[in-house]
Amino acid sequence: MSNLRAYEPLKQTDSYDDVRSVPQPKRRVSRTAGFALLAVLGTIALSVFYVSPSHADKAAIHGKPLEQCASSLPPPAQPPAPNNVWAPLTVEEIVSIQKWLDEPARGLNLTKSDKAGLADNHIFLIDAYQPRKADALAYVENPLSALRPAKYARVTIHHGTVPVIKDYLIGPLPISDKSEMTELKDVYHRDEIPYHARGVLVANELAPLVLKIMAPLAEATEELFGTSALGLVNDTMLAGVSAPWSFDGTFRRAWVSWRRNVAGPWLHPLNFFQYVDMSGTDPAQWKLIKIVYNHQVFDSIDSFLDAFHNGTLQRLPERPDQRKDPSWSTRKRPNPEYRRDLDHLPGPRSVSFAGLRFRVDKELQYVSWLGWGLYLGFNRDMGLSLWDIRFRDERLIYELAPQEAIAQYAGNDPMQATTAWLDRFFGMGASVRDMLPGYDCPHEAVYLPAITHSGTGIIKRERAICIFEQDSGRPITRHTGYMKDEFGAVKGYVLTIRSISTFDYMFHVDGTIEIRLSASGYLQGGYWEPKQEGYGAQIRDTSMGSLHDHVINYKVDLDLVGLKNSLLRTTTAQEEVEHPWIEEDWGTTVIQQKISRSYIENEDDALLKYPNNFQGSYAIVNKGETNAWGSPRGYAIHPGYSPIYNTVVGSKRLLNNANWARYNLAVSRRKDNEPTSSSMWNQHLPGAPMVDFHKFFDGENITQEDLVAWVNVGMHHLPQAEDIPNTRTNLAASSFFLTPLNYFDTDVSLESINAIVLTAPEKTGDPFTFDDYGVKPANCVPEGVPDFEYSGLSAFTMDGKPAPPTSVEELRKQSELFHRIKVEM
Ligand SMILES: *[C@@H]1O[C@H](CO)[C@@H](O)[C@H](O)[C@H]1NC(C)=O
Ligand SMILES: *[C@@H]1O[C@H](CO)[C@@H](O)[C@H](O)[C@H]1NC(C)=O
Ligand SMILES: *[C@@H]1O[C@H](CO)[C@@H](O)[C@H](O)[C@H]1NC(C)=O
Ligand SMILES: *[C@@H]1O[C@H](CO)[C@@H](O)[C@H](O)[C@H]1NC(C)=O
Ligand SMILES: [Cu+2]
Repeated sequence: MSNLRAYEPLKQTDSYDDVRSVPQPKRRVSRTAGFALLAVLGTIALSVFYVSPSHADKAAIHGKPLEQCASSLPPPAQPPAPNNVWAPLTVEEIVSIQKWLDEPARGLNLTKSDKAGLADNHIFLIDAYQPRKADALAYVENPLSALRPAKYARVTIHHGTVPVIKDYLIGPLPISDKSEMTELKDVYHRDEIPYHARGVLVANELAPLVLKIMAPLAEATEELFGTSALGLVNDTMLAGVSAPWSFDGTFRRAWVSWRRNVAGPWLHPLNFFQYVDMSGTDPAQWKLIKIVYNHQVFDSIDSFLDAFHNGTLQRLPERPDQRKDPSWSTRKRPNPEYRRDLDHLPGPRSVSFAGLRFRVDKELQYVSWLGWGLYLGFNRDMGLSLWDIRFRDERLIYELAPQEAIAQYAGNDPMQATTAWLDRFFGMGASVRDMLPGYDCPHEAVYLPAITHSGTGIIKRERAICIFEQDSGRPITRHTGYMKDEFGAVKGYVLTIRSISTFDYMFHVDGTIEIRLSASGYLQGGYWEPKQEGYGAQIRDTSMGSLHDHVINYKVDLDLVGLKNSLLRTTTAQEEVEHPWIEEDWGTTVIQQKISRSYIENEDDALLKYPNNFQGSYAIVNKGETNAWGSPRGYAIHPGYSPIYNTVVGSKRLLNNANWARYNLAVSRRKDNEPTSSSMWNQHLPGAPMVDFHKFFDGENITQEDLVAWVNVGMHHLPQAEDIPNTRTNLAASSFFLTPLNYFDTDVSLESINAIVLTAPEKTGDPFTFDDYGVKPANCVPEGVPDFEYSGLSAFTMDGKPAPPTSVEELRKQSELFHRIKVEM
């Protein structure tokens, strides 16, 4: 319990009751089973936060003392179905699957993942697998009568003895006599998953080879850079690696780039590179192929040392700043003496004085708010996904989920010129970090946990996802008028569901969803020298930010008034027309614009870019369902911030493994065997990817079919001095909107009673009268903000038992993987 007290209870309260007078901390019996957890939190936090009477006396309005505000716990939700069929696996399920796989009857000859070498068979991943759409829909439509779809897991096994990777479906769950294991193949576009494309289980897989290379070079690196890597705790240099490591799976080779071992090492490259071969399953056979220093290429350690000793090595000019204080790449405040006016005060904070207005079922991971409702899913590959999104009791979206995030670099050096990251490989879900309360999400946000499995264990992050409502600070609609009911405003509230601090789903009161991504963190910096001109910007004497594009793909499975939908293209263009009524003094013609509407019928024509000047839009509509004015009901896919696609086409390092990034959006027929636009192995298979997005587009008619829109956000990242130390989220942001297009007969946000209508006074000089529908601001004393605390994660061993705490260095290794290799003996 003391653990819990130290960490879990961000919400400090004991009931859902409305405004109550002097707080009376009391133990409450939970009303339903669903409350049990919340009640536990309540009893833990009993007496911690309530307003002392003397304080309450002072806080008063209209002479009346203020009361304590309503609870800031979310009220319970009423999900349409009592099961979340898209839920991630529980710790118990993961453990039971692992046990079952270990049984001799499976014949898998598994070695425990934390002990396995590359030539052993071991489990890489155990994750949830989504049910077939038809089965899931049948269930959520009729949860009382229809059968709940059987739950299946997806398991990835590294068959090191072959070697090959295999993906399996295992179920039904829970494990029983009926459970089976079948190979998952029909979602991939090639037969075998090459072992050379495998994910990283041992963070420092490459360290032994790198030590073998670096130890004999220590004398040279000390002289050239003042650094060395000898496998010591105090090593002064670190490696990072670019990717992809293969073209088609026939080899595994990587460029290693060296950096200073200081805080923010990514910004301290040394201009020293090695190309290494890590093909095969025997690390003893791995070897150095090339060394590159100052644009000179050597094929061995000896030839490099020869040149170093015999004076033919052309050295980089001495750059004194390299050996100076490196703290410019940390988050340490510059100008500690300088204070901005009033900056010592905490800024405004949003408080739902009348209690939270969104409902959460933490167990089921279901959220609802002002007519919206949806289930949450979570996986290792891409993290948070949203399912069965309904608005005003109608399903709008079956699935909304990120698919892949690429970052393709440019530069005049072996690291930047060869980097094309596909983040699914590293596991965007596995990389999820706990939110910093009050920084990553507002203080009153509600947090939900996420569980991910990796070969080394199970990790639970208590604050992986946050949910909060905010006043957008502007009305959604507004007009000043003098006739009856003409004058008024509707408040513009937004509900945000967020993970990794920057993947946002924002729900609006008019039926609009904004999908927004913003990024921060360190650049993958390059070594600045004049030969890098055009590939980025100098940010220090010998550091630069390298030019790159980010593109992130989302799957949007819209179902508008049912499954049968079509793709509507709307464009506007200029026309010149004659009219008999035109006054002669203006000529006989008018130049103006006109709308054209057409349906895109063939999938092959549905690989789309936003029109020039945004003259037009794309929408998914149901031709068979019209609104009162005869227009097909639909939703438009509207570009938001920075609606870009990838600049580079045809690079061998991104040849066919991220073809979705060539467009702003694409629309294809929805299929159970086309669940995602990428796979984790696509990273290392640009020439022959497991999922080739273009193969989804095979000439099918997309008229009145179940459609999926694949929509991109991104950023052309031209680094600049202000990216140091970390890129800013305000500019590094991109979004798109899903917004009703003649879906309704009128703007439904007008339904909200968080609104006001004003009437002009009858008598001159009187104030306007108004109707605010009885929704008044609540005046009360909010709960105190808990002290800040951050404790990272809770881990479980593969027996499902809590794992001992992990060292900071170990956490760092697991999180930075191949982005930061510390040589070790
Ligand atoms: C089981 O795997 C080990 C390597 O982990 C291998 O040496 C052994 O031959 C395998 N056994 C069988 C029966 O395949
Ligand atoms: C690093 O540690 C080694 C061994 O403990 C020591 O000999 C060496 O002087 C240290 N190097 C630096 C730069 O502190
Ligand atoms: C110096 O070493 C390099 C690399 O081995 C070699 O190519 C070069 O011929 C050597 N030059 C002299 C003058 O020894
Ligand atoms: C696509 O299907 C629709 C509806 O069945 C049909 O009207 C249309 O002609 C088809 N389009 C093409 C190009 O075949
Ligand atoms: Cu960037």
